[in-house]
Amino acid sequence: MNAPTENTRDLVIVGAGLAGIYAMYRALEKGLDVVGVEAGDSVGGTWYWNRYPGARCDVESVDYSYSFDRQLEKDWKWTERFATQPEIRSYLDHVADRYDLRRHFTFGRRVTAAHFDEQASTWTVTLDDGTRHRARFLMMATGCLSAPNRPDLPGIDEYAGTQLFTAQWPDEPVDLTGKRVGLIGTGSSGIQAAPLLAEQAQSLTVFQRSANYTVPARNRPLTEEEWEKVQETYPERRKASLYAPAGSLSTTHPRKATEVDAAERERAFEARWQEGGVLFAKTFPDQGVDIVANDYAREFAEAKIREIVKDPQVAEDLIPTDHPIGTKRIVTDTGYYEMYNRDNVELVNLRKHPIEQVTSWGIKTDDASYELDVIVFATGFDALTGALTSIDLRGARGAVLADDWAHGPETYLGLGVAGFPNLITLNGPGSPSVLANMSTHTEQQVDWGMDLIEFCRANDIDQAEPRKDAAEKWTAHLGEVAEGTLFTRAASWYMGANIEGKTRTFMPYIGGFGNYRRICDEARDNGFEGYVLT
Ligand code: N01
Repeated sequence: MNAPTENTRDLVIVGAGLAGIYAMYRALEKGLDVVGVEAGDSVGGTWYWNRYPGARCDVESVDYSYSFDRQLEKDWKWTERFATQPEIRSYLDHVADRYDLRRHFTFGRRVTAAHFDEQASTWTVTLDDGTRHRARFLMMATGCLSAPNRPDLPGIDEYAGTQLFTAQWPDEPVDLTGKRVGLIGTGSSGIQAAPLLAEQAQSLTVFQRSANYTVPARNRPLTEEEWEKVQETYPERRKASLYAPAGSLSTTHPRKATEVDAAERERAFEARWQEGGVLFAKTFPDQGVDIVANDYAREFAEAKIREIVKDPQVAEDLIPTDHPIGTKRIVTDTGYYEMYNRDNVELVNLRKHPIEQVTSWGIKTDDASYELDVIVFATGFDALTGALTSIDLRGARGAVLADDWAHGPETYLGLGVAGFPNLITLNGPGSPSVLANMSTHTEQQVDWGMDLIEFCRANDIDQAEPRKDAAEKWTAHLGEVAEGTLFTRAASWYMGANIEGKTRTFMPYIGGFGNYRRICDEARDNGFEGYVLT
């Protein structure tokens, strides 16, 4: 191994969210010389930035948490079935303090560039204040949904009212009492926020471009008995999650939707609807791959919308027409459809009446004008690639990440990129990431990355770089797996379809977290097969 220069560290970690926090914990445990950089003023990542009213996780709190320390599991008591953003943020604060991780991060600084020096086998990472760090390895824990999408609406700069972004909501309370509020965007963020905005505001106008399917979350406090049961079964629960298809426990009906009769289907869908949460999309095992099975689920959900929403025209406008159910992330809500029965809420269907212009006083569509004191943007993210391609990332032999990914991301296992030695992309495109329980997934990713670093250190390896053919093969494989599902039929952010000009390709690995983990385990156990190690 080339002797690193005196000021060269072992590792730079970018990001102090769920992944960056755990990466820092593991790096320190291994005795690495490590520094972290985080754009926010504190830890938390997604849960630091997305402070909008109603922000809540759609994975059960007892599963959406670290498993690496049994004592942590015992000491942190989750209060609700699905944790709120403030509770998850407090949890991540607690973890950072408990293991004394904060002092290893620089907060309030963005990484603008990272360049690999082939001679020295090191990364030079530049921050927005000009500070530079040199390190042998670079771990990008920059998040999957962390580069907010700000739509370039005509006239937006003329707007004189308040603009709020769900993905960058102010830390101090926002008082909407007596305000006329407009909401643009009806994905998970908009749908979670809307009922709470409607409760507080004088009026809420929802500008919907695409309707989305949403299922009641049926959140509730966790009882003492439930908590005790979780504690008793935690080790087995975690163990079962390690190789579960989505990284936490879930079951489907034992038979396909197309194999049971109508009454049985209705019973199963109703049971899942009453149970609440995203698993409605997995009631039957064939829902994500067979359009006939999917149609049964879709029709059930649509009947629910018509049943809940009193105005038949509003109900029709709320029914998606452009994708099979579950092929865009299914939303979980609290009182979203019911909200449209309130007198102070109006739905504007932008498919019928597009926005023409934002003016100083509000929004003009092609048939009406809406005076607004506040516009809330819940307009999503440049998902999976945006946080990486927005950094000037340059690897070996002149490779520039943003150029290499101009026609879609190409990775090896989502963890490495050909042309970029010693770069580890945590939860990157090409891994299951957004399709799995992110906490289980994160631990797998960090552990694998740390194993790679340890392997290189133990074997005097200066550079570990995925082979181009291995990356091509993996990327082709994940495309083939996606083609076998209904997911490629939706113009979703999984496909990059929400960002103008972005190449459409299915970016996460949809073959299941358990299968993916086995593939990663095997590559590691075979001496990091697929890598050129020099
Ligand atoms: O973003 P989105 P999100 N004019 O991209 C609309 C996770 N998450 O932040 O579909 C008008 O889903 C856009 O319309 P269209 C979860 O994985 C989880 O809500 O492009 N509208 C769409 O309606 C989720 O999937 C939770 O036609 C415009 C909306 O904005 C992911 O994050 C909570 C527009 C964006 O929806 C992203 O969710 C929150 C324009 N110019 C987020 N541009 C949990 O529950 C965009 N839109 C755990």
